[in-house]
Amino acid sequence: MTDNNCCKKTVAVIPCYNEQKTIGSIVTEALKYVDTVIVIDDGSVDKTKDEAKQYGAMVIKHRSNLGKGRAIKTAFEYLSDLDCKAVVFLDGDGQHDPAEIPQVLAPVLHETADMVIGSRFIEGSLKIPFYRRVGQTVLNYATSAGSRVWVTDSQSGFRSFSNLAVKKMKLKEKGFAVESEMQFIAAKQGLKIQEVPITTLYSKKAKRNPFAHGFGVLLRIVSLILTEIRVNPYVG
Ligand SMILES: Nc1nc2c(ncn2[C@@H]2O[C@H](COP(=O)(O)OP(=O)(O)OP(=O)(O)O)[C@@H](O)[C@H]2O)c(=O)[nH]1
Ligand SMILES: [Mg+2]
Repeated sequence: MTDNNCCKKTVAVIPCYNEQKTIGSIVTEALKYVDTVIVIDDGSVDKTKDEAKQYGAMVIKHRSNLGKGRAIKTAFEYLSDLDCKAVVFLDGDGQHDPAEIPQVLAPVLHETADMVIGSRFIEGSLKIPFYRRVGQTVLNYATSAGSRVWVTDSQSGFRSFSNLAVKKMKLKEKGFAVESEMQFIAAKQGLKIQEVPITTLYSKKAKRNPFAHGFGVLLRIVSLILTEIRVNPYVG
């Protein structure tokens, strides 16, 4: 399914799994800053799709829940045949503020970067629960060591891409290590990476066990590093 609706436009992509409560207001807010909003509904069993459509988003829906990485892959595949001016990704659960879309898009629009990471650690990281900061630091080290590009927030889902970067992002990761994989690809392809500060909202209750989740992502990053060494054994 392709059309040229995104040609030379700015696009926001929101991967969603059961986000009916928040998606309507996020789409409304995002549409103030971009031309088109695309919601990737990752097999939600609630009314995410209807809500997103009602508030003006285009929706691509997976028949079943395939994982965040697959939702993002679907978005890149859809966008890679089109020539967008810039694409920004943000979460559908209200943790990212759509009013910060302009600052995340700016370096791509000014052609100073191909991938811009909205970093939670440049300003005000103390609002992030302590155990999450520890986990994110470990994942940052692993991703930065593996990709050889140092960033402060390798796991941020609030990020933007140039048209060139969209075409280079051939993803394999199914789950939450997808942001690390993007960094590996960007480094390998020589894409310009930049970070800008963002704020995030955290509810007290995490959706899943943060330790098991963090460990799972770490294992996937180790697997990405091992794949890299196998493909290019002289990197060392
Ligand atoms: N959990 C989950 N989220 C998905 C999936 N596919 C897409 N998403 C979306 O990916 C975004 C990030 O997922 P979250 O579960 O909020 O991940 P997180 O922000 O690291 O975790 P929390 O801090 O607990 O919110 C949200 O917009 C989800 O709706 C999936 O299979 N599982
Ligand atoms: Mg979240």
